[in-house]
Amino acid sequence: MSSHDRKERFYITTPIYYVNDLPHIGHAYTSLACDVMARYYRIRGIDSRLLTGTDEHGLKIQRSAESRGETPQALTDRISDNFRLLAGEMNVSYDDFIRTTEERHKEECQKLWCRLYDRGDIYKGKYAGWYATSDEAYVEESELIEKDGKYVVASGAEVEWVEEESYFFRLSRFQDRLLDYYKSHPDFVYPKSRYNEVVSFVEGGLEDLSVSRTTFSWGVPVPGDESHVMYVWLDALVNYVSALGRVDPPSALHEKYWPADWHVVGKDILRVHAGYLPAFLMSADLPLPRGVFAHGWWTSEGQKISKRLGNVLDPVKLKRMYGLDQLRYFLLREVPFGRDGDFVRRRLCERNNADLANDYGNLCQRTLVLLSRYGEGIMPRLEGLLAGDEAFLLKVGEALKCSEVAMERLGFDEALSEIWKCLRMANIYIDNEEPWRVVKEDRVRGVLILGVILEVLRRVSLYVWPFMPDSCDKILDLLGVGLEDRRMESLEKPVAGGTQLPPPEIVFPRLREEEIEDGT
Ligand code: ME8
Repeated sequence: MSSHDRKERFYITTPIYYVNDLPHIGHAYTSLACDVMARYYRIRGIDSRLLTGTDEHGLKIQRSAESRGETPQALTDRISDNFRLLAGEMNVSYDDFIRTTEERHKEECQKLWCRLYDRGDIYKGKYAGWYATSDEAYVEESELIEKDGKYVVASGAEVEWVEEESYFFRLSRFQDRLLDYYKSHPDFVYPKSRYNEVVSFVEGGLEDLSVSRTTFSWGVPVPGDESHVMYVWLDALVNYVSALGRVDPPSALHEKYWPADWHVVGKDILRVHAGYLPAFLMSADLPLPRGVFAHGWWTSEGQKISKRLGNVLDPVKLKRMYGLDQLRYFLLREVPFGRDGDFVRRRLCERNNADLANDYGNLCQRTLVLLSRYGEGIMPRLEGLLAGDEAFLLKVGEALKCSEVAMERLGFDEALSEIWKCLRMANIYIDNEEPWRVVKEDRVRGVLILGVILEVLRRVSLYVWPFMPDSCDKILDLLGVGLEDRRMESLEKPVAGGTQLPPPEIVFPRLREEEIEDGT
């Protein structure tokens, strides 16, 4: 049994997003994936916690505020709110939203710093090097490119030569321990290709890490030496711990949820999460997360998403155009989680029409209309099933079990494809059984066929719920499933025979791409 199989509680985190930019589809994507996992465990009765938030310190923010004539606090308050609003708009069911400018974070950050310092893993030295401000990173001389008489790096960020007194974290000390840890925890980094990337990165050698700055003041002050503020990555990575409250003595939240089950991040920040974070935690003598998942990168209609190209995809506008659940479904179904993906609106419409409007919505609508026409909209008792019905239900159960295995590994597309197998089988079943014809000869049998399909739709909807909670709730309403039965514990409990169902309604309308107004 791998460590990911521990089920009594579940803690998942999104990266904390920088507040120097407006939220876009990439941020929404990571948060949605985490939301689906948190809901997946919640509906299974597992106490699950989802953390998100904003990363608010650093030179870039300080400068950006100065250039607008604002205080950094005012700027971060304003932009952080956009991320909170985005989570709400995307129906991301976060339990906590942490901001690195909050006292609760700064306090724990300083205590952790002291722990690392007391262990002898932080020392004072001098740093000199090229610094790419907008990337918040020191860069090697070999990475510099000359442009218009200035030096820049591949991302386009300008660099400057910085010399400063700095505290260093003895990252080099942790190289062997990290490698041993990866070896004994092959599930620590997902997907597998990323695991290999992390191992080679660490095998390549780790230098001590500069973890403080004196060139700006917008940061967490270093305890005992307030001319320094902490390096943004140390400050930021600590959020996953600090959000749970005190470490020593541990708060109730810390005891319950630490370590996290998954830190979900984009591939851009995998190394800091799978390399630096575990080293900091080892030094602080804290347990390591069960896993880090690095997902891929979205482009838009084949192009890199960038403000300069004017193709930044605003998730809220996309939601208004296509519908929230349509967007949630598309993002998690279209691309295997871990791979890069291209956001193509035509594909979103196609997926919506084929998977949601046809396979799922139309099956539901058709069956409910037939039941209201021939069975007065009353759910039949599932008695007197034929061998073929039983075999069909069994196959549905098997596919749904396969989807669970995929979900444990954040294999969203695979899980959905297993679930959709059930819907395809159900569509074949209704076509083969022809209940609209059977009811005319044998009403009881005809209505029973409809009952079997509705039962499959009920089960399927419980599995789809974490992905599209609002739409599935609507479907579960139409199927007569009480609120108390919208959980996996009730999976084997069909809707009672005799339940009067509400009038059918279309849940997933078809989308016609040419009719959708482009508001982005
Ligand atoms: O890196 N495709 O914050 P950030 C997919 N503050 N995901 C994308 C994306 C895209 N095109 N663009 C952004 C930071 N993301 C730090 C993190 S954590 C302790 C500190 C997502 O605002 C993806 O999850 O630059 C990526 O890792 C994250 O946004 C980067 O957000």
